Amino acid sequence: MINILFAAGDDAWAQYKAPLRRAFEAAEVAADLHRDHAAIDTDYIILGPGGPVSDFTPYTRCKAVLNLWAGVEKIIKNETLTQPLCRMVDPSLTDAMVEWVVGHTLRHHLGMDAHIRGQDGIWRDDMYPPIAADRPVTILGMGALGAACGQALHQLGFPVTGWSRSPKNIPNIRCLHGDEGLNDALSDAQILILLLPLTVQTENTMNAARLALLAQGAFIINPGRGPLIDDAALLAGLDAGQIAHATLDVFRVEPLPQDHAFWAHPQITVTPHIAATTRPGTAAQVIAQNISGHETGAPLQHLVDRGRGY
Ligand code: NDP
Ligand code: OXD
Repeated sequence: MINILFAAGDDAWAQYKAPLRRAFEAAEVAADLHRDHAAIDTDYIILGPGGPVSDFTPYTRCKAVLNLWAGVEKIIKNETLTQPLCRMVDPSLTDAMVEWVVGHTLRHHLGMDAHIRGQDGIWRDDMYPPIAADRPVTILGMGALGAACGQALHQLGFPVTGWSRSPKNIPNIRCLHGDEGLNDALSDAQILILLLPLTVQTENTMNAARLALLAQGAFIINPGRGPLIDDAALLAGLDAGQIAHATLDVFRVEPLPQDHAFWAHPQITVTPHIAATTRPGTAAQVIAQNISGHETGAPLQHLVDRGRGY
């Protein structure tokens, strides 16, 4: 029997218990899934917010910690967590992110707000949105989520540039990398999408100098992490008209405080970290397959590299 400790909050347990048990059965993993395994008996930990484990030191037999979230910036600060850590790559989460990003991209591309908010009886037929082919989009972060969003936007006709840490060759996407590729990726981009993880290297990637590289009147869409953008520089860019609008799903402080300037800013759309959540049905299968593979000698999937921070 493989002892699997579910270390997340009560709501998550209610959502995940049945899908996980089904997925372990389907993957032929003889799993004893519980919330109260003793530390020394635990083989794997499924980890999520609100769980009871903060000191991983006693989990000496634990072969891996499988995170329910894609982002790991908070967990990797826990120095007691020395076991292999896997982040979440869930196909349904990816689908959700693609839908959210495409939706907000099209909102800005088509100028939908002018018509949704501006029904004043005046027939203005002198302005047409450009077609997608004339609207360059740049995505910072070409991982599981950035690459999938890039493909969907390419399908709609947008010229897509993607930027990552290491060199990549992804069909239909102009791939740039490293510090030397960043300015090129940002230059003249009309829509910028941030899907980087938060690390020491990526914090404040979008500072005043880099915001200034974007096309005049560019749109920013950030479902990555709040600190990827320098908030003060963003507000200054919006006030100067360099940035036309920012759609932000993630923030330095969450929930975003009620008195934060972003809530009332006419050129900022706040969404409350809902772009894409992990879905229990598919995530349970991902976890079960990862454990099943590991038990039969395959390397763990989606391993976090603590040196890189993601
Ligand atoms: P991945 O780890 O698959 O991809 C991360 C990408 O960022 C990679 O392409 C990586 O480059 C690149 N990257 C990392 N550091 C740097 C750097 N210093 N310079 C340039 N590129 C860098 O992550 P995911 O795509 O799965 O997720 C991305 C982020 O999305 C998560 O970390 C999380 O913060 C956020 N997220 C937000 C959600 C929401 O609801 N708002 C939901 C889920 C995730 P390389 O390929 O070379 O390694
Ligand atoms: C995640 C998120 O990292 O929801 O999974 O932001």
